[in-house]
Amino acid sequence: MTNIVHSTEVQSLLDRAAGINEDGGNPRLKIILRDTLEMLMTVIEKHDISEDEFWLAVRFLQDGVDEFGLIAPGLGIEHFLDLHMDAKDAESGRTGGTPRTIEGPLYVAGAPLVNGDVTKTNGVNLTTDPDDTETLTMSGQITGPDGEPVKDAILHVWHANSKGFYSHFDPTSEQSPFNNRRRIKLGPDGRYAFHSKMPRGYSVPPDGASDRLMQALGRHGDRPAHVHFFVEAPGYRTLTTQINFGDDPNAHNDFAFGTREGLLPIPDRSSGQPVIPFNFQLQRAQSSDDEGFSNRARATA
Ligand code: MBD
Ligand code: FE
Repeated sequence: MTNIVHSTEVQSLLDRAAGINEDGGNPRLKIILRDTLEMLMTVIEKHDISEDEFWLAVRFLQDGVDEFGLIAPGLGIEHFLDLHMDAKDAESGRTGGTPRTIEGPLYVAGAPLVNGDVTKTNGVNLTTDPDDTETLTMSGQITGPDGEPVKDAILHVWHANSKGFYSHFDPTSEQSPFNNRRRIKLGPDGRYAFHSKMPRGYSVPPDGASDRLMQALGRHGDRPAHVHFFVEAPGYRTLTTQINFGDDPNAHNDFAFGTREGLLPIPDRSSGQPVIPFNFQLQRAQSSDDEGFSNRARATA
């Protein structure tokens, strides 16, 4: 195998390409890009990647640009970001509470903010559209690190319909805006309850970039049925998480690596309909940043 990446010529090429010795530009971007380019060149050399193969990869990325939000979780990168944040938290002693897991690409900002104070309501309905399937009921409490009820939380919930399609992203265009999406305003006791039409697992769009990539890897593009959450509350760290149904055939075979220990409840069907009791435990905020959301670009409607 040749070994030119470490040569003076290529090292100098990397410095020049990343603007290392230029005064202008963003220093953090420069060093990250330099390392990324060096990794890419190392892979090209290691696997003797041809010109044809390189431009095939570029064409794949160009054609798949609309699906980067699916490719990132599909290749485990979004899960790796969680593992990285978990590792940093562990290092700084920020442990405990409900595990985080990936947001995914299908959140829509601005869902109806509804009163979910369970002392005043009987459980919020998330589903606007008719859907001929079971009714899922979830309920529980948001607490803090000492088990104290979390006051004035907002529980953001979003999930697919029984065809595995999310409102706003539905290829059939059949769903109302914000079907199966709500922001639930909780009361002083942190208790929540909602019901909705049971989701089915999501699958990547047939023949799209993610699907073609998964096929080329001998994998599939399916997720178990799941429900997404953000939990935000004054004084607490915003939690991004989801539950995946523990009895789904893909419960342990999630294309997006979003299933985690502690987040795989099996619905109780003893009443005839699926019921999931689930409590959330939040960490306390250490800064106002902790109380906010990541700056990820999100859909709005
Ligand atoms: C989803 O519904 C999802 O949650 C993720 C992470 C990726 C693709 C579709
Ligand atoms: Fe999802």
